[in-house]
Amino acid sequence: MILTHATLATMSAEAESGGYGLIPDAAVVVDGARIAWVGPMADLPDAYRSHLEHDCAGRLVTPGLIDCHTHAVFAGHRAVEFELRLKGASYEEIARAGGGILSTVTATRAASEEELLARALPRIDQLIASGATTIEVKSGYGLTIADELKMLRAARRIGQARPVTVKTTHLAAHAIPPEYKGRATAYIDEVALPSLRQAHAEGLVDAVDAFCEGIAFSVEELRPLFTEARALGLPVKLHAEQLSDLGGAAFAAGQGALSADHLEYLSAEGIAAMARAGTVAVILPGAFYTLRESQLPPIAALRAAGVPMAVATDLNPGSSPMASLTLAMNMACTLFRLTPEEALLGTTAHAARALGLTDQGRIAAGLRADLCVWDADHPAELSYRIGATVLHKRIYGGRLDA
Ligand code: DI6
Ligand code: FE
Repeated sequence: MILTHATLATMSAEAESGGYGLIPDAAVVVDGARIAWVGPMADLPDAYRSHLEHDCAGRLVTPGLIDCHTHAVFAGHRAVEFELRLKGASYEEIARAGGGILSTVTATRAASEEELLARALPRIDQLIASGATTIEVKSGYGLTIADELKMLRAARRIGQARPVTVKTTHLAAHAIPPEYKGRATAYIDEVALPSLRQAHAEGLVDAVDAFCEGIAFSVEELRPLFTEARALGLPVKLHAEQLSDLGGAAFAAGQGALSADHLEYLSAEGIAAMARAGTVAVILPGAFYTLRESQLPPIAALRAAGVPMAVATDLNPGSSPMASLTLAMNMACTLFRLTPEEALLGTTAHAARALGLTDQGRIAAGLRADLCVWDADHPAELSYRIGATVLHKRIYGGRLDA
Protein backbone atom coordinates (compact mmCIF):
# COMPACT_ATOMS: atom_id res chain seq x y z
CA MET A 1 0.00 0.00 0.00
CA ILE A 2 1.12 3.55 -0.58
CA LEU A 3 -0.13 6.79 0.97
CA THR A 4 0.26 9.66 -1.47
CA HIS A 5 -0.01 13.45 -1.22
CA ALA A 6 0.34 13.42 2.58
CA THR A 7 1.41 16.30 4.78
CA LEU A 8 3.80 14.17 6.76
CA ALA A 9 4.87 14.78 10.37
CA THR A 10 7.57 12.11 10.68
CA MET A 11 8.59 13.12 14.24
CA SER A 12 12.05 11.98 13.22
CA ALA A 13 14.87 13.76 14.97
CA GLU A 14 16.99 13.56 11.82
CA ALA A 15 14.51 15.67 9.85
CA GLU A 16 15.81 19.16 9.22
CA SER A 17 12.46 20.89 9.47
CA GLY A 18 12.20 20.90 13.28
CA GLY A 19 10.63 18.51 15.76
CA TYR A 20 7.66 17.67 13.56
CA GLY A 21 9.98 16.50 10.78
CA LEU A 22 7.48 17.88 8.26
CA ILE A 23 7.53 16.72 4.65
CA PRO A 24 4.89 18.41 2.47
CA ASP A 25 3.35 16.44 -0.41
CA ALA A 26 4.90 13.20 0.76
CA ALA A 27 4.45 9.49 0.16
CA VAL A 28 4.70 6.57 2.59
CA VAL A 29 5.16 3.07 1.19
CA VAL A 30 3.92 0.28 3.44
CA ASP A 31 5.10 -3.29 2.89
CA GLY A 32 3.39 -5.80 5.16
CA ALA A 33 3.50 -4.47 8.71
CA ARG A 34 6.48 -2.18 8.05
CA ILE A 35 7.23 1.15 6.42
CA ALA A 36 9.34 0.54 3.30
CA TRP A 37 9.94 4.08 2.05
CA VAL A 38 9.23 7.68 3.10
CA GLY A 39 9.89 10.89 1.17
CA PRO A 40 8.59 13.61 -1.11
CA MET A 41 6.22 12.49 -3.89
CA ALA A 42 8.72 13.78 -6.42
CA ASP A 43 11.34 11.26 -5.21
CA LEU A 44 9.05 8.21 -5.13
CA PRO A 45 10.87 5.33 -6.85
CA ASP A 46 9.05 4.02 -9.94
CA ALA A 47 8.98 0.50 -8.51
CA TYR A 48 6.43 1.61 -5.92
CA ARG A 49 4.09 3.43 -8.28
CA SER A 50 2.06 0.29 -8.94
CA HIS A 51 1.18 -0.22 -5.23
CA LEU A 52 -2.43 0.15 -4.09
CA GLU A 53 -2.75 3.89 -3.64
CA HIS A 54 -4.54 5.87 -0.93
CA ASP A 55 -4.58 9.54 -1.84
CA CYS A 56 -4.41 11.60 1.38
CA ALA A 57 -5.30 14.79 -0.55
CA GLY A 58 -2.97 16.89 1.60
CA ARG A 59 -4.17 15.49 4.91
CA LEU A 60 -1.80 15.35 7.86
CA VAL A 61 -0.23 11.92 8.49
CA THR A 62 1.49 11.21 11.82
CA PRO A 63 2.82 8.13 13.55
CA GLY A 64 0.06 6.20 15.34
CA LEU A 65 -0.36 7.74 18.79
CA ILE A 66 0.96 5.95 21.87
CA ASP A 67 -0.72 6.18 25.28
CA CYS A 68 2.17 5.25 27.57
CA HIS A 69 0.28 5.44 30.91
CA THR A 70 -3.21 4.06 31.52
CA HIS A 71 -5.12 2.13 34.16
CA ALA A 72 -7.73 1.10 31.57
CA VAL A 73 -8.67 -2.22 33.23
CA PHE A 74 -10.97 -1.74 36.24
CA ALA A 75 -14.54 -2.30 37.40
CA GLY A 76 -16.99 0.26 38.76
CA HIS A 77 -16.63 4.03 38.62
CA ARG A 78 -15.93 6.83 41.08
CA ALA A 79 -18.50 9.46 40.16
CA VAL A 80 -19.65 9.68 43.79
CA GLU A 81 -16.09 10.47 44.86
CA PHE A 82 -16.04 13.17 42.20
CA GLU A 83 -19.12 14.67 43.90
CA LEU A 84 -17.46 14.43 47.31
CA ARG A 85 -14.39 16.27 46.04
CA LEU A 86 -16.57 19.02 44.64
CA LYS A 87 -18.08 19.36 48.14
CA GLY A 88 -14.58 19.90 49.56
CA ALA A 89 -13.04 16.49 50.33
CA SER A 90 -9.49 15.98 49.02
CA TYR A 91 -8.23 12.98 47.00
CA GLU A 92 -5.95 12.01 49.88
CA GLU A 93 -8.71 12.32 52.52
CA ILE A 94 -10.95 10.05 50.47
CA ALA A 95 -8.09 7.55 50.04
CA ARG A 96 -7.27 7.55 53.76
CA ALA A 97 -10.96 6.96 54.60
CA GLY A 98 -10.85 3.73 52.55
CA GLY A 99 -12.36 5.18 49.36
CA GLY A 100 -10.38 6.21 46.32
CA ILE A 101 -8.22 3.50 44.79
CA LEU A 102 -9.50 0.98 47.38
CA SER A 103 -13.11 1.38 46.25
CA THR A 104 -12.01 0.42 42.74
CA VAL A 105 -10.09 -2.50 44.27
CA THR A 106 -13.30 -3.83 45.85
CA ALA A 107 -15.16 -3.64 42.52
CA THR A 108 -12.24 -5.11 40.55
CA ARG A 109 -11.80 -8.05 42.93
CA ALA A 110 -15.49 -8.88 42.50
CA ALA A 111 -15.28 -8.86 38.68
CA SER A 112 -14.23 -11.80 36.50
CA GLU A 113 -11.43 -11.57 33.94
CA GLU A 114 -14.15 -11.69 31.26
CA GLU A 115 -16.02 -8.77 32.83
CA LEU A 116 -12.85 -6.73 33.21
CA LEU A 117 -12.07 -7.23 29.53
CA ALA A 118 -15.65 -6.36 28.51
CA ARG A 119 -15.54 -3.14 30.56
CA ALA A 120 -12.12 -2.14 29.27
CA LEU A 121 -12.89 -2.52 25.56
CA PRO A 122 -15.18 0.54 25.18
CA ARG A 123 -12.47 2.67 26.82
CA ILE A 124 -9.88 1.19 24.48
CA ASP A 125 -12.18 1.89 21.52
CA GLN A 126 -12.34 5.54 22.57
CA LEU A 127 -8.55 5.73 22.78
CA ILE A 128 -8.28 4.10 19.35
CA ALA A 129 -10.79 6.64 18.00
CA SER A 130 -8.48 9.40 19.26
CA GLY A 131 -5.59 7.89 17.25
CA ALA A 132 -3.97 5.35 19.58
CA THR A 133 -2.18 2.38 18.04
CA THR A 134 -0.26 1.38 21.20
CA ILE A 135 -1.63 1.50 24.74
CA GLU A 136 0.08 0.71 28.01
CA VAL A 137 -2.22 -0.88 30.61
CA LYS A 138 -1.38 -1.30 34.29
CA SER A 139 -2.64 -3.68 36.95
CA GLY A 140 -2.96 -2.29 40.48
CA TYR A 141 -6.64 -2.62 41.40
CA GLY A 142 -6.40 -6.29 42.40
CA LEU A 143 -3.80 -6.15 45.18
CA THR A 144 -3.92 -9.91 45.75
CA ILE A 145 -1.79 -12.32 43.73
CA ALA A 146 -4.82 -13.80 41.96
CA ASP A 147 -6.48 -10.46 41.25
CA GLU A 148 -3.32 -8.82 39.91
CA LEU A 149 -2.85 -11.79 37.57
CA LYS A 150 -6.51 -11.54 36.54
CA MET A 151 -6.07 -7.87 35.61
CA LEU A 152 -2.89 -8.57 33.62
CA ARG A 153 -4.56 -11.43 31.72
CA ALA A 154 -7.49 -9.14 30.86
CA ALA A 155 -5.02 -6.47 29.71
CA ARG A 156 -3.17 -8.94 27.47
CA ARG A 157 -6.45 -10.02 25.86
CA ILE A 158 -7.18 -6.44 24.79
CA GLY A 159 -4.44 -6.77 22.19
CA GLN A 160 -6.13 -9.87 20.75
CA ALA A 161 -9.60 -8.31 20.77
CA ARG A 162 -8.64 -5.02 19.11
CA PRO A 163 -6.14 -3.80 16.47
CA VAL A 164 -3.84 -2.19 19.03
CA THR A 165 -0.52 -3.08 20.66
CA VAL A 166 -0.87 -3.48 24.42
CA LYS A 167 2.09 -3.17 26.77
CA THR A 168 1.27 -4.51 30.22
CA THR A 169 2.65 -3.09 33.44
CA HIS A 170 2.66 -4.79 36.84
CA LEU A 171 1.49 -2.23 39.42
CA ALA A 172 0.73 -4.32 42.50
CA ALA A 173 2.53 -1.60 44.51
CA HIS A 174 -0.28 0.87 43.78
CA ALA A 175 -1.95 0.96 47.21
CA ILE A 176 -1.91 -0.94 50.48
CA PRO A 177 -5.08 -3.05 50.75
CA PRO A 178 -7.05 -3.00 54.05
CA GLU A 179 -5.78 -6.43 55.10
CA TYR A 180 -2.21 -5.04 55.07
CA LYS A 181 -2.98 -1.62 56.58
CA GLY A 182 0.17 -0.28 58.27
CA ARG A 183 2.22 -3.24 56.92
CA ALA A 184 3.58 -2.01 53.62
CA THR A 185 6.71 -4.16 53.77
CA ALA A 186 4.71 -7.32 54.41
CA TYR A 187 2.47 -6.44 51.45
CA ILE A 188 5.50 -6.05 49.17
CA ASP A 189 6.95 -9.39 50.39
CA GLU A 190 3.74 -11.40 50.38
CA VAL A 191 1.80 -9.97 47.42
CA ALA A 192 3.77 -7.59 45.21
CA LEU A 193 6.89 -9.76 44.82
CA PRO A 194 5.18 -13.15 44.39
CA SER A 195 2.59 -11.71 41.98
CA LEU A 196 5.40 -10.20 39.92
CA ARG A 197 7.26 -13.53 39.74
CA GLN A 198 4.13 -15.44 38.77
CA ALA A 199 2.92 -12.91 36.25
CA HIS A 200 6.38 -12.75 34.68
CA ALA A 201 6.52 -16.55 34.47
CA GLU A 202 3.21 -16.44 32.56
CA GLY A 203 4.54 -13.80 30.17
CA LEU A 204 2.09 -11.20 31.43
CA VAL A 205 4.52 -8.40 32.33
CA ASP A 206 6.33 -5.92 30.08
CA ALA A 207 7.36 -3.49 32.86
CA VAL A 208 7.06 -2.82 36.59
CA ASP A 209 5.58 0.35 38.10
CA ALA A 210 4.75 1.54 41.63
CA PHE A 211 3.09 4.50 43.36
CA CYS A 212 5.62 6.39 45.47
CA GLU A 213 3.53 8.65 47.70
CA GLY A 214 2.50 9.33 51.31
CA ILE A 215 -0.76 7.42 50.74
CA ALA A 216 1.12 4.54 49.07
CA PHE A 217 4.81 3.45 49.26
CA SER A 218 8.14 5.05 50.16
CA VAL A 219 11.33 4.65 48.16
CA GLU A 220 12.75 2.26 50.75
CA GLU A 221 9.63 0.09 50.69
CA LEU A 222 9.86 -0.10 46.89
CA ARG A 223 13.56 -0.88 46.60
CA PRO A 224 13.19 -4.72 46.87
CA LEU A 225 10.51 -4.67 44.16
CA PHE A 226 12.69 -2.74 41.72
CA THR A 227 15.65 -4.99 42.54
CA GLU A 228 13.52 -8.03 41.69
CA ALA A 229 12.21 -6.42 38.49
CA ARG A 230 15.74 -5.82 37.33
CA ALA A 231 16.78 -9.36 38.26
CA LEU A 232 13.94 -10.60 36.03
CA GLY A 233 15.16 -8.34 33.23
CA LEU A 234 12.06 -6.12 33.35
CA PRO A 235 12.20 -2.34 32.91
CA VAL A 236 10.91 -0.17 35.76
CA LYS A 237 9.01 3.12 35.95
CA LEU A 238 7.42 5.05 38.79
CA HIS A 239 4.44 7.25 39.74
CA ALA A 240 6.52 9.94 41.41
CA GLU A 241 6.02 13.37 42.97
CA GLN A 242 2.31 13.55 42.10
CA LEU A 243 1.04 14.91 45.43
CA SER A 244 4.29 15.47 47.34
CA ASP A 245 8.07 15.13 46.90
CA LEU A 246 9.38 11.82 48.27
CA GLY A 247 12.43 11.73 45.99
CA GLY A 248 10.78 9.10 43.81
CA ALA A 249 12.00 10.40 40.45
CA ALA A 250 15.66 10.45 41.53
CA PHE A 251 15.28 6.92 42.91
CA ALA A 252 13.66 5.72 39.68
CA ALA A 253 16.32 7.40 37.54
CA GLY A 254 19.01 5.78 39.69
CA GLN A 255 17.41 2.41 38.88
CA GLY A 256 17.59 3.18 35.15
CA ALA A 257 13.82 3.69 34.91
CA LEU A 258 12.23 4.16 31.49
CA SER A 259 10.04 6.92 32.91
CA ALA A 260 8.94 8.82 35.98
CA ASP A 261 5.30 9.87 35.77
CA HIS A 262 3.17 12.81 37.08
CA LEU A 263 6.03 14.92 38.60
CA GLU A 264 4.08 17.97 39.81
CA TYR A 265 6.33 18.18 42.91
CA LEU A 266 9.58 17.23 41.12
CA SER A 267 12.70 18.88 42.57
CA ALA A 268 15.79 20.21 40.80
CA GLU A 269 17.72 17.12 42.01
CA GLY A 270 15.03 14.90 40.52
CA ILE A 271 15.31 16.67 37.18
CA ALA A 272 19.11 16.36 37.17
CA ALA A 273 18.92 12.64 37.97
CA MET A 274 16.38 12.06 35.18
CA ALA A 275 18.51 13.98 32.68
CA ARG A 276 21.59 11.92 33.60
CA ALA A 277 19.74 8.62 33.29
CA GLY A 278 17.73 9.49 30.17
CA THR A 279 14.49 8.80 32.05
CA VAL A 280 11.40 10.14 30.24
CA ALA A 281 9.11 12.55 32.12
CA VAL A 282 5.52 11.37 31.56
CA ILE A 283 3.20 14.34 31.97
CA LEU A 284 -0.39 13.55 32.96
CA PRO A 285 -2.55 16.67 32.72
CA GLY A 286 -5.81 14.70 33.11
CA ALA A 287 -5.04 13.93 36.76
CA PHE A 288 -3.92 17.52 37.42
CA TYR A 289 -7.15 18.78 35.89
CA THR A 290 -9.46 16.30 37.63
CA LEU A 291 -7.92 16.84 41.07
CA ARG A 292 -7.89 20.61 40.45
CA GLU A 293 -4.23 20.70 41.45
CA SER A 294 -2.41 24.01 41.54
CA GLN A 295 1.21 22.80 41.65
CA LEU A 296 2.44 22.68 38.04
CA PRO A 297 5.10 20.18 36.95
CA PRO A 298 8.40 22.00 36.24
CA ILE A 299 8.05 21.93 32.45
CA ALA A 300 10.48 24.75 31.70
CA ALA A 301 13.18 23.16 33.86
CA LEU A 302 12.62 19.73 32.30
CA ARG A 303 12.87 21.32 28.85
CA ALA A 304 16.05 23.20 29.82
CA ALA A 305 17.60 19.99 31.16
CA GLY A 306 16.80 18.13 27.94
CA VAL A 307 14.58 15.56 29.64
CA PRO A 308 12.26 14.04 26.99
CA MET A 309 8.61 14.60 27.88
CA ALA A 310 5.78 12.21 27.05
CA VAL A 311 2.05 12.95 27.41
CA ALA A 312 -0.50 10.29 28.40
CA THR A 313 -4.11 10.04 29.52
CA ASP A 314 -3.57 8.23 32.87
CA LEU A 315 -7.04 6.83 32.01
CA ASN A 316 -8.38 5.64 35.39
CA PRO A 317 -11.65 5.86 37.33
CA GLY A 318 -10.38 8.14 40.10
CA SER A 319 -8.01 10.88 39.05
CA SER A 320 -8.33 10.88 35.25
CA PRO A 321 -11.50 9.50 33.67
CA MET A 322 -10.29 10.63 30.24
CA ALA A 323 -10.13 8.42 27.14
CA SER A 324 -8.71 10.76 24.49
CA LEU A 325 -5.04 11.24 23.68
CA THR A 326 -5.70 14.40 21.69
CA LEU A 327 -7.52 15.87 24.71
CA ALA A 328 -4.47 14.98 26.85
CA MET A 329 -2.33 16.87 24.30
CA ASN A 330 -4.67 19.86 24.45
CA MET A 331 -4.49 19.90 28.26
CA ALA A 332 -0.69 19.52 28.20
CA CYS A 333 -0.49 22.67 26.10
CA THR A 334 -3.14 24.76 27.85
CA LEU A 335 -2.48 23.72 31.46
CA PHE A 336 1.26 22.96 31.34
CA ARG A 337 2.43 25.21 28.46
CA LEU A 338 3.88 22.45 26.33
CA THR A 339 4.14 23.50 22.70
CA PRO A 340 1.94 21.54 20.27
CA GLU A 341 5.18 20.13 18.86
CA GLU A 342 6.21 18.86 22.31
CA ALA A 343 2.71 17.47 22.86
CA LEU A 344 2.87 15.47 19.61
CA LEU A 345 6.40 14.27 20.37
CA GLY A 346 4.91 13.33 23.76
CA THR A 347 2.35 10.96 22.25
CA THR A 348 4.68 9.60 19.54
CA ALA A 349 8.50 9.46 19.69
CA HIS A 350 8.85 10.21 23.39
CA ALA A 351 5.96 7.93 24.39
CA ALA A 352 7.65 5.11 22.46
CA ARG A 353 10.82 5.77 24.41
CA ALA A 354 8.84 5.73 27.69
CA LEU A 355 7.76 2.19 26.79
CA GLY A 356 11.19 1.10 25.56
CA LEU A 357 9.87 0.71 21.99
CA THR A 358 12.39 1.40 19.23
CA ASP A 359 10.26 0.53 16.19
CA GLN A 360 7.40 2.97 16.57
CA GLY A 361 6.62 6.59 17.39
CA ARG A 362 8.23 7.95 14.20
CA ILE A 363 7.71 7.55 10.48
CA ALA A 364 10.83 6.09 8.89
CA ALA A 365 11.73 3.12 6.70
CA GLY A 366 11.95 -0.11 8.68
CA LEU A 367 9.62 0.97 11.50
CA ARG A 368 6.16 -0.46 12.16
CA ALA A 369 3.47 0.88 9.85
CA ASP A 370 1.28 2.37 12.60
CA LEU A 371 -0.04 5.62 11.15
CA CYS A 372 -2.85 8.15 11.57
CA VAL A 373 -4.37 10.14 8.72
CA TRP A 374 -6.10 13.24 10.13
CA ASP A 375 -8.71 15.63 8.80
CA ALA A 376 -6.19 18.37 9.44
CA ASP A 377 -3.40 20.04 7.50
CA HIS A 378 -1.14 21.21 10.34
CA PRO A 379 0.08 19.13 13.32
CA ALA A 380 -0.78 21.88 15.83
CA GLU A 381 -4.45 21.21 15.03
CA LEU A 382 -4.27 17.97 17.03
CA SER A 383 -3.52 19.85 20.25
CA TYR A 384 -5.61 22.91 19.45
CA ARG A 385 -9.06 21.37 19.29
CA ILE A 386 -10.87 20.54 22.55
CA GLY A 387 -12.42 17.10 22.61
CA ALA A 388 -12.93 16.89 18.84
CA THR A 389 -11.84 13.79 16.99
CA VAL A 390 -10.31 14.63 13.64
CA LEU A 391 -9.02 11.15 12.92
CA HIS A 392 -9.75 10.30 9.28
CA LYS A 393 -8.15 6.86 9.02
CA ARG A 394 -5.85 4.73 11.12
CA ILE A 395 -3.36 2.20 9.82
CA TYR A 396 -2.32 -0.46 12.29
CA GLY A 397 0.52 -2.82 11.41
CA GLY A 398 0.11 -1.92 7.73
CA ARG A 399 -3.66 -2.51 7.71
CA LEU A 400 -6.21 0.20 7.17
CA ASP A 401 -9.02 0.15 9.77
CA ALA A 402 -12.32 -0.92 8.28
N1 DI6 B 1 -1.90 8.05 40.46
C1 DI6 B 1 -2.95 8.25 39.67
O1 DI6 B 1 -3.23 9.30 39.17
C2 DI6 B 1 -3.67 7.00 39.51
N2 DI6 B 1 -2.84 6.10 40.22
C3 DI6 B 1 -1.85 6.76 40.77
O2 DI6 B 1 -1.01 6.21 41.45
C4 DI6 B 1 -5.01 7.13 40.15
C5 DI6 B 1 -5.63 5.85 40.49
C6 DI6 B 1 -7.00 6.01 41.08
O3 DI6 B 1 -7.33 7.01 41.73
O4 DI6 B 1 -7.79 5.07 40.89
FE1 FE C 1 -1.37 6.59 36.95
